[in-house]
Amino acid sequence: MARHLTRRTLLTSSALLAGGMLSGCGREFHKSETVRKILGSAENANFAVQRALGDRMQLAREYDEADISPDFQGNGTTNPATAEYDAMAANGFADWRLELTGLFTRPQAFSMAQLRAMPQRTQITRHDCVEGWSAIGKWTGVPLKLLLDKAGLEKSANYLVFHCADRLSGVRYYESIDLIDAYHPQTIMAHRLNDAEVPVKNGAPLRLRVERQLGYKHAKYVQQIEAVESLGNMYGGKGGYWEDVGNYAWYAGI
Ligand SMILES: Nc1nc2c(c(=O)[nH]1)N[C@H]1C(S)=C(S)[C@@H](COP(=O)(O)O)O[C@H]1N2
Ligand SMILES: [Mo]
Repeated sequence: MARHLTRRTLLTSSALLAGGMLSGCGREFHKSETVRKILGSAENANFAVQRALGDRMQLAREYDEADISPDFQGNGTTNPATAEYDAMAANGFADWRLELTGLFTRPQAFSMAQLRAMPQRTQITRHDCVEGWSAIGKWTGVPLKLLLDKAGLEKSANYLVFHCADRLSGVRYYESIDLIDAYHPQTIMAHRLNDAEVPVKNGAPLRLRVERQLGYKHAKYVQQIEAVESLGNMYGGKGGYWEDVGNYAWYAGI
């Protein structure tokens, strides 16, 4: 319930969070004037929804340097191996562009140099793959929120679709998330793993880290982020490569 939420709910809930919900005290939350103002009347507040939302905003556990896995294995595509990708890799990805398209007021593209020059976040987290393995890695990248702020999401945008450079059996890999995950503080476009550039096997030069979700949501080789109102018309319509072909759940929260 309340697992994927609309922009309207998100805006209301961001204000709620700003109003102190993240301080973790339910009683203060009920009493908050900010909350009353936003909701019009406290009686109408759907507290179950707000509790679910609070849960979605929790941070994933972060680990210590000593916990980092000696080898962060590659899974799925470990090299897109197209002529275009090979050429960009040979050139140190100087020509790689992350395009923000779709429902943005200021659609724009970022080079790797531009992304590296923005404020960064580093986090040591555990990646859990549904195939039954996990690995702890130290990721550095640009908080997705900063990119969304620059490009300006349209009011009608509900989801972000990540288009990747690789194809599996001829089908382009893609993934999507809702705006709760998009604005989550640990959601970053990562270009460094364990203090080095992200290796090709792990998604060079740029991959999504969406730490409250299972491995397949963490799109590698990301070239384009498209803001959309709904997912039904994208690719197979279920919001992700594995959702379309493998019946994996669209919401893979952990
Ligand atoms: N573009 C792309 N992204 C992808 C995949 C893929 O095959 N292609 N595999 C997914 C799966 S199932 C997992 S577990 C992780 C693996 O990330 P890693 O290669 O860094 O271990 O990437 C995810 N993102
Ligand atoms: Mo996976």
